[in-house]
Amino acid sequence: MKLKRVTAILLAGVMAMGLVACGSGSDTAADTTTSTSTATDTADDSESSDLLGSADATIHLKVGTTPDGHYVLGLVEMQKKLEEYSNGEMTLDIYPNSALGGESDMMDAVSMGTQDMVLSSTGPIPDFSSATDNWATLDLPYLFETAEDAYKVLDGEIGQSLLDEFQGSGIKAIGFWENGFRELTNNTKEVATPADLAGMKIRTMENAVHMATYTALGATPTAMAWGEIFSALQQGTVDGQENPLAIILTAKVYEVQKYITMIDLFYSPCVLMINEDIYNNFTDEQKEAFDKAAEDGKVAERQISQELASSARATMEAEGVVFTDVNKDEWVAAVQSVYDDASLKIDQDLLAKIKAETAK
Ligand code: EAX
Repeated sequence: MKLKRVTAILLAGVMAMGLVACGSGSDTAADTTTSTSTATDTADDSESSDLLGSADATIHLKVGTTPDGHYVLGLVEMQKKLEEYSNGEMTLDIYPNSALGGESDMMDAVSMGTQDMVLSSTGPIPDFSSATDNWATLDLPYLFETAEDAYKVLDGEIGQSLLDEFQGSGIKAIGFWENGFRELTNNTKEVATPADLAGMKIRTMENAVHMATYTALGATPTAMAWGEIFSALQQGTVDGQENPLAIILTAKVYEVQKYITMIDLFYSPCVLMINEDIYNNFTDEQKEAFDKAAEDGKVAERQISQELASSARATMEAEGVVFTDVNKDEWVAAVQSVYDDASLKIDQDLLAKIKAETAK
């Protein structure tokens, strides 16, 4: 698989135009077009793919995401594999840019069966249902030092038991993909220490642990869905926000944020989810094709995420963005109180298991 080349081609499309699925919600691909067509037309046929899957497929699974970028590129890979493994019977129709709503709205829609699939960060999961309380643990600051540590936990028994908690909720949680290590951006000043953050209004994901973390750091957190970020930054409702470099680059957050502080505050996973009834009604062959394609999509998406994470800084520095590296120990120390905050429903047993696994 020439992933690098596909990534470069698709990313060019993402950067140049933004990925917008212009469909009217139709379940057939034939009557809709997407803005990636120009980008993907330059790839040879075996590598090209649109956001809306093959018109010949009889099963079109509608999947939503929030920003453009690594999520979408991974889903495009999954779409291609799903068509291949199902001999053209199944495909994905990909709707990025919050076209189907914010992450928490999409999770609700998937659980109710009004949307087929979503690739969502773990941010809104703790609020989804009481059955997913201990997902708060996964969003603790500085829980994982490296992406490899995270993969070990998320791809192993611990991750599987978390995914299994969705059973009966209307959602079948398939696996963990990658959002990435989250960095801080703002348009006011260089932030190097938690003290520099004092009083700043920071947009966080809709996650109580994230909010408590920014409070512990001395900032004023405001939770909101991804789709509201740009107007909030523009109107000054918030001074800054945080996201992985991959998103800051591909969604062009850097165009409105001059400063990026490399705090690596949270390793943010994302979860591929499908409506439980849809999945359960697949034949065994369809399940196998779906599972294999999802695994391939995950592997590709993580690779794309890592490539972007390592190249994004130079790209944005060339555009004049000011990067600040920090003394991580100082930041780690400043957020320790979050681990003991009883109101956050951190599962201490789960936390101990995660620590034991990453220490191996
Ligand atoms: O899941 O909201 C966010 O900041 C997330 O990183 C984004 O929606 C991707």
